[in-house]
Amino acid sequence: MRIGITCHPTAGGSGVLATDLGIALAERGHTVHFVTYEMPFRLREFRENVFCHTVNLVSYPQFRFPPYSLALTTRIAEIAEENDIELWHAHYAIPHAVCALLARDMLRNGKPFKLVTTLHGTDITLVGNDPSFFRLTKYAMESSEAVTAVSNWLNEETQREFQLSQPIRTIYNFLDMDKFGPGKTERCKLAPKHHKVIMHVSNFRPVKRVTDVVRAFKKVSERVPATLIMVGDGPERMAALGVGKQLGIADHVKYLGSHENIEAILPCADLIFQPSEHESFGLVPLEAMACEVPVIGTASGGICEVVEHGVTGFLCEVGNTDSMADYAIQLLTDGHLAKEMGRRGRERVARLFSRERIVDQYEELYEEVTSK
Ligand code: GMT
Repeated sequence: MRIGITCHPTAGGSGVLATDLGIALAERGHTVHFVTYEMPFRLREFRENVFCHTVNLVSYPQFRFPPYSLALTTRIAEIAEENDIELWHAHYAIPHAVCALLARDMLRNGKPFKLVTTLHGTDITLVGNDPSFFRLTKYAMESSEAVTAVSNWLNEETQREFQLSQPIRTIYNFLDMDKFGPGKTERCKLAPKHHKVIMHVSNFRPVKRVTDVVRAFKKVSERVPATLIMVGDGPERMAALGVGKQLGIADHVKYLGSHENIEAILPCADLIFQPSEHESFGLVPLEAMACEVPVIGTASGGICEVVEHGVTGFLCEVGNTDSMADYAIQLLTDGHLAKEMGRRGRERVARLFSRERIVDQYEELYEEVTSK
């Protein structure tokens, strides 16, 4: 099949998922064309039937904000026409599905492509924050031949909010278990040998609650010698640094900045903290579980479908850093429990979130949509 994909190419989970999906589809013999503002980092390696087309963004004094969505629309139309695309997969309704719909309308040669839209969460948050997007988001979803959500939670929230005329299909995110695994890296040189390693990985947006990570770590470090490794960067980094200093634990917290190859860093952890306010899925907890690292997260949104409380980690109320710390101490002082949770985490990933299983589901959906 000839497939087009639009996504946010930067290191967020939706971009990672879209890129990995494109690569997996290409390995299965499909031809995949990405249209984005920058080449997704995982695409830098040459692959025969994967193409990346970037959007040319012109700035013009008249435009206070360069119209990215319009440039993207034009590029989608060009690529679809040149390559006779059969199916377009938009990751996010706004702006990607809207652009694809407009591009489809512009096509003059050949058969128009079918559109599949995957919701990753922010569309809903966007509407929550700015109701003026409601009609456009609903229109984009209802004009797509199929809409998928990355968790049942997001599926239900979207239906509750938009009351769509067609059902949404849940297709979970996935990862490559050959890439994410335990002990793939030398046991952490980032922390003293006798220290346990607690890790947090995110884009440090307010929704990730990074200061909760530092607060919970403070309580843990009073009982267990430990180092906190913070991976990623973003607007809340300074706040996290400030709290660390205030609590007198700054020397035990290391900030690694953003890294592309998380699979080399995660196996160093004894556990990860992901205390998000909400999360429509939670790719980092999934990656940690594949590396046999237990997760301490929040019982919010889709995380509950990824992490099984008491089995592959522990889920706490949002903001309850005492509870996070208590669970962490329990795990760090009980080697058997930690190992068992890690093992069950990887087993859960294999059962529910493997690349094979999820790519099969997308492929079936594409077949269904294009045969209509
Ligand atoms: O969480 C972010 O800040 C990034 C965002 C994205 O666009 O990558 O993540 C969303 O999509 C991911 C992939 O489906 C999910 O794993 C994340 O849970 C979701 N983020 C939120 O819901 C906050």
